[in-house]
Amino acid sequence: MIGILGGVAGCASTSSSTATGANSLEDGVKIPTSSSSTKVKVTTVNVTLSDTKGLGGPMTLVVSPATAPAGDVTFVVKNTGTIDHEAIVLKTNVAFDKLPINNSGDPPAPVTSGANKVGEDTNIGETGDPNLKPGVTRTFTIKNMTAGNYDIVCNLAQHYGKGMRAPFTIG
Ligand SMILES: [Cu+2]
Repeated sequence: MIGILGGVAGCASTSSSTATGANSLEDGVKIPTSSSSTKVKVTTVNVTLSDTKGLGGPMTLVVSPATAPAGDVTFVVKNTGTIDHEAIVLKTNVAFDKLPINNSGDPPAPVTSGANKVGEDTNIGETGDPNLKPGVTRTFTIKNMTAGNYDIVCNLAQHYGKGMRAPFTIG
């Protein structure tokens, strides 16, 4: 009988040492914490495309936030307007409202008359095909964006000129 009691005491002692195992569980929690701190920073930027009467009125492209740290940037683009739109990120030092409208066609190419689009030579990322219909949201990510100036535009015919352009800065 005493020997059995001693055995029970031994078990209690064993389970008490098992409690020490909780420390290793805490250590286990630290592992994902430290690994997540080494991940590349990803910033989410919202781009809202809009118009109220299509080509018959002004159009808007709003970027928020307008500045992000270097790294991967995920653009969440929403069309709240009445017609199709798109969003294109250009890496350029030309001011967002000073890009020359000297292109036309799809894909855009330089023209001497009838221009209604800006050039896309500095395109580093976009919503792609098909264009976003009203009410549609689409997401795309540009990896390793570096410090500098960018412009975000909708380059469907006439849309840039109607106001679909905004500056964006990394750094
Ligand atoms: Cu547009």
